[in-house]
Amino acid sequence: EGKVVAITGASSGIGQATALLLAQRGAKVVLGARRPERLEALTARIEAAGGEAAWTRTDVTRREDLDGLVKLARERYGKLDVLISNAGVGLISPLDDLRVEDWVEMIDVNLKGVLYGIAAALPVFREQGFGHFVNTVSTSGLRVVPLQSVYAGTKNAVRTISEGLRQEAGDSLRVTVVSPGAVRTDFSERMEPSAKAQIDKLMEIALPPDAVARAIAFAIEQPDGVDVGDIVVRPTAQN
Ligand code: NJP
Repeated sequence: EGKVVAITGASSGIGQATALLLAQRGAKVVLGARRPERLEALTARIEAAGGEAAWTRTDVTRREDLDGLVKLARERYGKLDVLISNAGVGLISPLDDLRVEDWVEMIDVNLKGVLYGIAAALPVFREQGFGHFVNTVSTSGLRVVPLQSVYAGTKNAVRTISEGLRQEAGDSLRVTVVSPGAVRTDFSERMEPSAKAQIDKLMEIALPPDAVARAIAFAIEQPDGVDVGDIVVRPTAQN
């Protein structure tokens, strides 16, 4: 469709699947994450299939990196239509374990990372007179379960901020929150054993990341004036 779409957390899982799908459908994708070798390989893969992509190393805990991602989109392709704030970490654990560093990391990546994205893109969207924020949250935020309270808290904060943004945005901007349920990605790799058991059970029924990518593409491909605000994508077997 010729839209320019920047994606954080594009180096694996849902972000990567979304980049591939959107590029296949004609978007120009601008990829951000911390692992350059993965972004380089993904860019090469997209270009080999006839698509257009650019990448820059982006740590979403650094405000200047989000500014850099948005700048790359404008310098390379002349505009930014969509920012997908998808980077996220799920370091779930019992609160009693006091894994304070993990709590802080989730706040930094899942919450501050989205805010830095808003700070980078909102002035650009205002200047252009159009723009679309897509924020990846979680079904964990919809019904909190044990071990996931801090993770769910960061995701629910993003949900709340996204709704405020939508209301303040006026009719020229779109805001979408996407809540994935269980999706088969690298998401649970860093979890400690007691939490991993909970997630491994969910992974038995998990969806491929492409299922979420299709929902994001649906929101992006709506005609002007249509805002798909809130999407939940989960396995039929997830309760
Ligand atoms: O996980 P994974 P998903 N700066 O681990 C990046 C949500 N979600 O695709 O920096 C920048 O394959 C990391 O890149 P890198 C979840 O909360 C998932 O499942 O190179 N990027 C990688 O590309 C998250 O918001 C499930 O290490 C940073 C990406 O984030 C989104 O879906 C369920 C970063 C993570 O890819 C995508 O996660 C649910 C940083 N500081 C919500 N730190 C699920 N999978 O079941 C990490 O409800 N990244």
